[in-house]
Amino acid sequence: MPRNILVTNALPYANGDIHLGHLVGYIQGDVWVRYQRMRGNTVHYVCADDTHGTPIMLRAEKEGITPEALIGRVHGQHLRDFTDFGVAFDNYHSTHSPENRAYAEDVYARLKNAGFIDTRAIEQFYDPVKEMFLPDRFIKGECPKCGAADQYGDNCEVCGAAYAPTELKNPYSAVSGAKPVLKTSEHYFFRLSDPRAVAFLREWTRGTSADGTRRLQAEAANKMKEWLGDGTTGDGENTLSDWDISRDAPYFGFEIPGAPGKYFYVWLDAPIGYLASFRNLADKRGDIVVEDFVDPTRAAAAGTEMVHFIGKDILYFHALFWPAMLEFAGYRTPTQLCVNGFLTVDGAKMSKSRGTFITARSYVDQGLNAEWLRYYFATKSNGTMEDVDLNLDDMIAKVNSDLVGKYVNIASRCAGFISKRFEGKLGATDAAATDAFKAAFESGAISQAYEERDYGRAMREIMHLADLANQYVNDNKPWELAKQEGREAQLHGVCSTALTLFRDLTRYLKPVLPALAAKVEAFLAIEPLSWQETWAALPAGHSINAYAHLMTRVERKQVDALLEANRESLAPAAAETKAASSQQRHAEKQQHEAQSAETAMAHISIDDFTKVDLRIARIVSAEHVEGADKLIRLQLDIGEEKPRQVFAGIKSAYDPATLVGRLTVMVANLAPRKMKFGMSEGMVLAASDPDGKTGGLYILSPDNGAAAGMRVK
Ligand code: B3M
Ligand code: ZN
Repeated sequence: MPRNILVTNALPYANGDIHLGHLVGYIQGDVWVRYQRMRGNTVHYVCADDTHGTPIMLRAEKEGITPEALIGRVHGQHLRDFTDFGVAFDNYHSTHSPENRAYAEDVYARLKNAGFIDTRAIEQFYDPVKEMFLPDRFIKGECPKCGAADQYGDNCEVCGAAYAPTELKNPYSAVSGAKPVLKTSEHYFFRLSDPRAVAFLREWTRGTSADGTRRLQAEAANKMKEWLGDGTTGDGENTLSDWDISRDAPYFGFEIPGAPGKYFYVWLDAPIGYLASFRNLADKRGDIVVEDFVDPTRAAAAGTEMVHFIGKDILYFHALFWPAMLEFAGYRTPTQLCVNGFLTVDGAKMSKSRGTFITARSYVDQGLNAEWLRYYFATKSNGTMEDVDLNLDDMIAKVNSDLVGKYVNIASRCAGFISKRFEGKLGATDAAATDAFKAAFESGAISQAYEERDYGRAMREIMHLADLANQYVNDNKPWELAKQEGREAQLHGVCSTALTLFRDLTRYLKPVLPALAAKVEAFLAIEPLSWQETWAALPAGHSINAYAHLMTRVERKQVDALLEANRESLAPAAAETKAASSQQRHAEKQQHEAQSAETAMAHISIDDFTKVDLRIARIVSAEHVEGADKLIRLQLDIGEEKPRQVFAGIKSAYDPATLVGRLTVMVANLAPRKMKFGMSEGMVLAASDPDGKTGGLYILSPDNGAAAGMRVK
């Protein structure tokens, strides 16, 4: 029976860029989803931006835009980042959505009916100038333990002490600088102190789901024991504190029904966003029955699963609050939590001054291949909560030796003979050489490793098979057979056999390297590879396509350029630790840039405008540029003797083949510029959304009748 699984990844906060630290968990989730689908299981893979709370409200204010505009822009950026790393959600929604409001209100109403909601007055720091209550991270002062200045309200980054904001000496508001005052207000609480909650969570966190999989990894279950006690000394020796789920206005979020001026705390509606995204997907698709996934009785009957991929920093929310909320509101609880560790780079915490705080965007923009990173992360993932280290030299070595040196090398050494000598048709396969591969497929060892999310083990097994395949090619030396008279049949057999082995390796790598696998499927002219077929060699007589280059090597200088692009030279004291202030600076910088762009837009004279020589250009040829992820090389006819060469950053939006023959508009008098890939002798114009929300790019076309070389003015 195929499985029916709703898979989610943690919802990134809509207040910052996706970086490589995020990608560890997203890539792990995406690989698992792809693997499950190759097994024939049905998976709905959803995510969303987490959009509510004070930081977003304040940042939008600083940028002079509405929170809605801010989260709209970030949504586009995040989705583009995930897409570029092959993380292919079925739906990427937002917690600021009608679906999420409806679910949040429903969960809240049901908890209230079940007696799990309480109110009580609490005293908190309040900014009298800004007229708002201050979250701990927005209160600063001197550390009560060591006296260090400018420490946050929850802990000291100098001595590591943890404390309450009221313990800070000389506290001040990070928003206005004012001295905060204590003020009382009424808050809403989720009553986790109810004995039913601890009893339920003890049982839930220890349990297994219907298929016998543990809900939590061993380390996560142990953490839960620390938090919950084990109940062996009688009931009630461990209780949880009630959870404060409301915030006072001004707040960006959902107002609590029947409680004017009170909003759901961002963490209340964030995980509910999983359900909202799923509901939104179902509404768009029409063939998904949401109730089979969210109603406990129907979910049990249908055997559906709900699996969350999260980072270890948010285990507390997902293993305590979230299942308790669902259970006592009468929803189904998660089947499994897959918790990943943090990312370190070259053995240390990611650092802006070292350039190891690497954004997803910069990685793509620097022209590095996303599948290099996917492969490296796979080799380092073992299904536990251990931290993952991105050792840059090791990544270069592994990609170059495993993927380029071992895997791609098999095809690149054999494919040419098939096309040149055998008209692209395969010959008979040598059964003795494929036996080990057939056995590996039938043993299911690699698929078991994927199922357990021990991708490192899967990659080791695959590379062991790649070694066997290379051994076979080395032993049979097709390049020598090719030179010998009368060895045609043998040459044909060796190359065909090697390509069957290569096909198998591709199947195994496909969850990790989907783009590469798609190229191979096209090259071998085969159906999409899956785990469902019975093993068979590629048949004799099968026609393949000409071999096209599959993957380049990583060069150290590319990695160095990436670090350079991410290096922020900050004053030493401000550097590593003050994420919030660097975010502030970032926002200020953006605001500044927006302003100077506006000034630049002010007015120009007609003379200024006529300086720009705009011409109608006919695209004579368009091709990919080896080693450049964004560029297309265009040859443009503007009625001159020779076409102009222009590199246009439009690869994300256009297939070169569709451009040839089109008319467009180019700037013809731009000073020629020497680029890494050659001279660029002009520029084509393209439209894009200023907020980058859609990520789309649109080149211009003139009306009928325009011809190459005409001036545009
Ligand atoms: N947005 C993670 C964070 O901001 C948080 C995850 C929500 S998952 C429901 O640190
Ligand atoms: Zn301190």
